[in-house]
Amino acid sequence: GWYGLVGAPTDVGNVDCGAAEGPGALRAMGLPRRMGMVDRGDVRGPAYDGRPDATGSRSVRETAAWCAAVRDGVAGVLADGGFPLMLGGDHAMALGSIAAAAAHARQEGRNFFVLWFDAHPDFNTPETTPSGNTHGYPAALACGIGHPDLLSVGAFTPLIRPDRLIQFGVRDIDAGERANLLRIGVEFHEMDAVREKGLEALVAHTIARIQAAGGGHVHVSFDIDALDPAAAPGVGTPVSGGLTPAETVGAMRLLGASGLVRSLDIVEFAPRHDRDGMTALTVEQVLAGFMAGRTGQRALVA
Ligand code: DIR
Ligand code: MN
Ligand code: MN
Ligand code: MN
Repeated sequence: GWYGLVGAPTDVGNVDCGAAEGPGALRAMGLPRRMGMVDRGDVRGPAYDGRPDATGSRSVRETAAWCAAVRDGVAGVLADGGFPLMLGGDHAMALGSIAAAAAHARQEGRNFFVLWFDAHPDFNTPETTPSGNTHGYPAALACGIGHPDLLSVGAFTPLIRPDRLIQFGVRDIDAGERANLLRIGVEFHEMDAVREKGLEALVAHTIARIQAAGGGHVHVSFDIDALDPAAAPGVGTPVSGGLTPAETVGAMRLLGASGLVRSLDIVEFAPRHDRDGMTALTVEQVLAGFMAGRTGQRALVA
C-alpha cells in the first residue's frame, strides 16, 4: 500500500501556535520524499478569526471549513486505496480526518476505533473550554459532544463510540474536560499509568482488546506534544513529563505490525519552536517505526 500525505497548514484551532508551518517545513526537509509518500498536497481554508462567537469559541466557522477540506482530502486517499497520513496543522484538523475514517469504516462494515496520543485529551466543549480554542475540542466532537457547527463536519454523529476512543500520555487536563471524559466514558491513560505499566504494554493490551472485538479500522491521532519537550520542543503547547522517543517508536511499531491501523494524523509540529531540527527528526523516527511495523521490519530506534 501507499501512503497519501494530506497537508493541513493551519493553526485556526489555536492562536498562532505555529502548526501552520508544519507541513511546509517537513517537505523542505525532504521527509515525504525520503519516506516514499505520495504527496497529495495541502488542503486550503480561511484565515484565523479570534473573535469568540456566542458560545465563547473562536474561529468555529473557519475550523469547520478547514476540517471539511481535510475530511475530503483524507476520504480521497481512502477511496483511492491509499493509507492517509494527515499532517497538521493544529489538532482541530483531526475532526476532519476522523470524519473521513469513520465514514470509510462504516462503509466497509468495520468497527471504528481511535487511539489518541497527546499531552491533552482535547475533550473540551464550549461549556468547559478555558480558552475558546477549537484545538481543545476534536476528541469530544468525535464522541458527539460540542459545538453543533463542528459536529456537522461528519456525515453522522457520534463518529465513534466513546468506549472505542483510547488516549495515551495525557497530563494536562482541564477540570471540566476531565468531568467530560468521565461522564462520556473514555479510557485515558495518564502519564503515571504509562510510567507504571509501560506504553508498549498498554498499547499491546489495546491491540489485543480490539482484535478480541473483531478488529476493525483503527485511526491513530498523534499530537507531537505527547512526546517529552526534551525530545520534541517544536510544539505550541509543550508539557513536561511526556513520552520518550524510544517507547513511542516501540508502540508505533506494534501498531503498524497489528495491521489494524488504516489512517494516521501527525499534528501540532511547530517548526519555529524546534531546536536543531530535533523535533522533525523525532517525528521521522516515530513514523519510521510505524511504517517498519507495517512492513514487518525492525524499526530504527535512536
Ligand atoms: C486547553 C489546551 N486544554 C484548551 N489544549 C491544548 O485550550 O482547551 N491542546 N493545548 O492541544
Ligand atoms: Mn491535541
Ligand atoms: Mn496536545
Ligand atoms: Mn493542540
